[in-house]
Amino acid sequence: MLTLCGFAISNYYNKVKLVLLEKGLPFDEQLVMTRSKDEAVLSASPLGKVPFLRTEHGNLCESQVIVDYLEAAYPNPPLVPADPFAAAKVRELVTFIDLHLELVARELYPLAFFGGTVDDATKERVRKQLTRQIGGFKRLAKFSPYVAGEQFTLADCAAFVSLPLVGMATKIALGEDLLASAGVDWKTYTRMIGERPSAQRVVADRKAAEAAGKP
Ligand SMILES: N[C@@H](CCC(=O)N[C@@H](CS)C(=O)NCC(=O)O)C(=O)O
Repeated sequence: MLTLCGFAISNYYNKVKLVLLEKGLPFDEQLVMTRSKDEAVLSASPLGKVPFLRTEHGNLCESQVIVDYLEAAYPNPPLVPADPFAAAKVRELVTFIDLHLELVARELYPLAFFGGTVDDATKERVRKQLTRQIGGFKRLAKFSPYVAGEQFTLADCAAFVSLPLVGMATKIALGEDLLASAGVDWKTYTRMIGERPSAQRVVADRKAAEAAGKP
């Protein structure tokens, strides 16, 4: 049995959960908080980050490593194209979403979502970096209707959980939704993906966790 460890408001946890659900794989969920000092957690996720996955073979951390493993171990239904180049284009988009957009916008989360502050220099740096990197993302993203083209792929699992965070964080912290300003209509896209049963489950679980005041 596969056990997904982490918590339901984490976007990277939900990226992996979407893949598990889309593939129809049975899995358990285990609530694990970040920055644990517990040896059992650190042996699975050495930096104490979530998500990580327990498998019959051992543990895996890093969401992209996990979803690449799931794709290789459970190829049906496929979430990347069979053609190696097309598959690489899907993973290229995931890299842009995770590293060049979400990881940069993450610096705004203390102010945007957690009642903290972000200094003006950081805001300015993030604005500049994101403006450039959203431009790069736009050159790659298709939204026709899925982010990598006509098929639902791994890139949609990343985009669905992270584009809203980038949009909302920039709107709240910088006063401008930088994705929307650049012409990335993430709200319409997210509504479309949100009709999938997998996405509905992820959103329902996230909202239940938020309502319960749990992570
Ligand atoms: N590159 C990691 C990022 C995971 C990540 O940053 N998770 C957050 C929760 S959404 C976390 O564990 N933060 C705690 C920390 O960075 O120490 C992945 O793709 O799994």
